[in-house]
Amino acid sequence: MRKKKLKKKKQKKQKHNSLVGVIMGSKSDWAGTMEYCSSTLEQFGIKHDVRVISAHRTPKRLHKFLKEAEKNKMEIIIAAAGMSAHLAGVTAALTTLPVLGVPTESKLKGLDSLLSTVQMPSGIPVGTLAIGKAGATNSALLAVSILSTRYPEILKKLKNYRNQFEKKVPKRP
Ligand code: RP5
Repeated sequence: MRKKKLKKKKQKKQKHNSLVGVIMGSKSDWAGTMEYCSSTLEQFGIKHDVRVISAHRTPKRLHKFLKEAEKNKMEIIIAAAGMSAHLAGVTAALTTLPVLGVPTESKLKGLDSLLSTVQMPSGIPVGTLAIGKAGATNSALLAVSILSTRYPEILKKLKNYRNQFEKKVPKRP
């Protein structure tokens, strides 16, 4: 009886755990960029955990976060970083969870961030999105799409979202 109760409690707790982890190398990646990732996930009602974690400034934080992410059955990690952007790559090396990378803008207009994130050598993949706001939004939408294969309620919301384009996009310029 007690075992059953504990199992139920555990299942309930898991239901409320974050499905997506959103990490970024600096607080400066939030405004104008990663805030759009978070608001898009919110739009789909997806619980997510947002943190500032840097692969080079706070590596201990990254290890701890990923350990907890796996323990708490997080399903996807979105990692955003700029300049010599190795956060997504290091994250992908430390976990088998799918990692989506968002290159953020920089003095080189994000080209440095894009190449650092996308050019992963064979073996450890990072699903890299576009630079900046578009990539941040699309990282959330791609996470939604991945989750939709397992969660019918998310699939329903994604289909509604896609259908809206037909109505919203003007037929003439
Ligand atoms: C990266 O360096 C961060 O992801 C950020 O995009 C960039 C600059 O960081 P700050 O100097 O603004 O903290 O690690």
